Amino acid sequence: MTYTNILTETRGRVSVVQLNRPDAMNALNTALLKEVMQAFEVFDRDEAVGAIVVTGNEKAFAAGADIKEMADLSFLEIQNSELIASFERILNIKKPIIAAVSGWALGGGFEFVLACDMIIASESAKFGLPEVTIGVIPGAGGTQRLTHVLGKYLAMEVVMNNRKLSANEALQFGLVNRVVPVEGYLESAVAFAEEIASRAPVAIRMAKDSINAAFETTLAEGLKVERRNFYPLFATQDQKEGMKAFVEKRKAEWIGK
Ligand code: CO8
Repeated sequence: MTYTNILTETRGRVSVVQLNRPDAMNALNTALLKEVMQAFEVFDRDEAVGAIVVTGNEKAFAAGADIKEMADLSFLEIQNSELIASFERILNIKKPIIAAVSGWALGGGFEFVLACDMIIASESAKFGLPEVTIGVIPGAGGTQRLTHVLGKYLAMEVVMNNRKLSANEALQFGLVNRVVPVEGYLESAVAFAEEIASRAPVAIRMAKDSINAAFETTLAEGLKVERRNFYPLFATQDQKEGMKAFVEKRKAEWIGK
């Protein structure tokens, strides 16, 4: 697959998607988002891939949606634009997506990170939702996903007063999994993803689906989703192998079935 706004590579069982508009702080325009989602979908279908890492560069994960692309759009044009529609394709990805964030993750860039499954931040990462400073509000999940993590009061401040969060604040608030040195931050994220990619693939998929259900439903419904995902795992060869390997005190060999 040839892309112009992203770079992709696969290291072991981890695929890396790198946003690559460095001159625009990786601003998310329609073309870039389409390519990212296409790459995610390709890797999601590839049995050799166990986890996906998405990253930007040291200075910026992404400084938001592309303001230059959006500036002249009318109400109907933004409503019909592919920007948010293509962004939402991320919800269909079954494999874990780990965001490796260094520098700015602002606006749509932060919302992108919030839509991922786990987040590794470099010490220089800075998160914020500055949309009200340009006359809009977050439109790709920021007001919802951030509030789930931070609670109402801090989320209000981030959204209404352009409060930026440092990497260490993000760690303190449970917004990122780990903070790592800037140098080698991507390698740290890939190593983290490699650990996850080494687990039983179908179980990982079911785990992601079950945890996401916790954000969509009541506890009673969520518990049903968990059970609906738990029982079928006993029809997989990996469940037999995993439990047998435990009993035989050896490492399990997954086949992903
Ligand atoms: N859109 C377009 N271009 C951008 C963006 C952006 N969001 N951010 C930076 N750039 C461009 C700059 O215009 C500049 O280009 P040029 O050299 O041609 O002038 C280049 O990137 C470098 O930027 P700066 O010179 O500004 O770099 P600094 O180091 O001085 O500042 C900042 C870095 C602080 C990140 C600054 O660029 C900034 O504040 N950027 C805008 C942040 C922002 O307001 N983001 C929110 C955008 S709105 C949004 O995301 C709404 C989401 C709705 C749905 C999204 C669906 C995906």
